[in-house]
Amino acid sequence: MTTLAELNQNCQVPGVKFVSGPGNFICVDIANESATARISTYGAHILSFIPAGERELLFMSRKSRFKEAEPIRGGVPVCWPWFGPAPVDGRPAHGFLRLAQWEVEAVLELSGGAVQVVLSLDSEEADLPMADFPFHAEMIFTVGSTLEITLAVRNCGDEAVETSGALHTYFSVGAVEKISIHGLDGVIYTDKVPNAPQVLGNVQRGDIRFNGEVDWVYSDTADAVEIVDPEFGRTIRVEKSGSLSTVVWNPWIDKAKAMADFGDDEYHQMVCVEAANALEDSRLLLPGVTQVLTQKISIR
Ligand code: TA6
Repeated sequence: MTTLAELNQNCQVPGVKFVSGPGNFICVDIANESATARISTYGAHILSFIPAGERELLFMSRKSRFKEAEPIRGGVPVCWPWFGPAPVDGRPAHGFLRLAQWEVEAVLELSGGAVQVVLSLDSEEADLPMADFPFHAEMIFTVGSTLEITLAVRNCGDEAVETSGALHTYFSVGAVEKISIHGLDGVIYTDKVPNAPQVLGNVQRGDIRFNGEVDWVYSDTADAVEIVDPEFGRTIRVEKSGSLSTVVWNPWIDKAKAMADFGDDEYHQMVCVEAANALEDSRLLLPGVTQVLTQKISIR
């Protein structure tokens, strides 16, 4: 893997430097007039995004482990080639891309001052024992006054493969009990909370509000959503493309206590809104085809 010194020597973009971050993961630090951000090459995982004049937009658990072979608890975990429980026993939830060491492909300064960071993962070059088919993946982060995150994956094999995934974004909020999520009114959702009544037609009525565990997969929706946060006095707009399912998650009290890498009280400070290809929005990736999943985050 390229060393920190080589990465910094090769990178000529103002306001960008490579550092040894938490867990000694090589991270890309961006600090320009639009925003500051930190992206870990382990997991191709953005850890922080702070637009100029704003507070942190992404939640990071104080108990996140930052250890290889473990997921990072916060920021934007990249879930692929499966979302949720593994289809094969003994494999981790949410796939293995978030547990892999990615390579730095490019760091670019775009017109308008945004910085673009491209990380890549190639199943033929990396040691990925769980890769059942050859693929080439890229994560493309465009950091400016807004944050755009793209997962692009090409099927390099000669057979079609069934995949699912998500950009599993943890948003920082002032108090989850006071926020509302607007944009999914009338959309059907599957309730994944254990022991929830499994009815076919859960339909969202109005804005989403939180007074218990929420683990809901909204189907057949390409719509943007907005997280209205009166405590922090801001509205976060979340747009997407390449996805017809949106996941909304808050672990609430019991699940928060059950997660060793998550503070018991931290459920108050976060909500996940995920651009997904989940459940019936799983994707059949044909040989040679590239699928693209994008989430764009802005303060409105
Ligand atoms: O996206 C919501 C979810 O699927 C929840 O069911 C919960 O398991 C969450 O992801 C976190 O999963 P993780 O494997 O990161 O602990």
